[in-house]
Amino acid sequence: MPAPGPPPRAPGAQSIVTRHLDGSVEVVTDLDGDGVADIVQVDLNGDGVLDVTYVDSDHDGRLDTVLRDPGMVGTGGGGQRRA
Ligand SMILES: [Ca+2]
Ligand SMILES: [Ca+2]
Repeated sequence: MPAPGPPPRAPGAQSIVTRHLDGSVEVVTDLDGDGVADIVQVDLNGDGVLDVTYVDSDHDGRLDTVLRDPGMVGTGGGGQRRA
């Protein structure tokens, strides 16, 4: 099952890819296998590039951070660089 921009693989990590009728693709990843999603990535137009990433940064089970730079999660930094 091909997944656009797969998140980093970790022991127990599970990704669920959902393709919606409007062409968008949603990738939900549970990094630690506790059954609660830690990262949700959405490809809004189905072009294979993830457009929005939601992250549960404090692991309270709620997605609290929104990243709109594709590839920031799992690739070590996207387009932003810090001096
Ligand atoms: Ca989890
Ligand atoms: Ca896209």
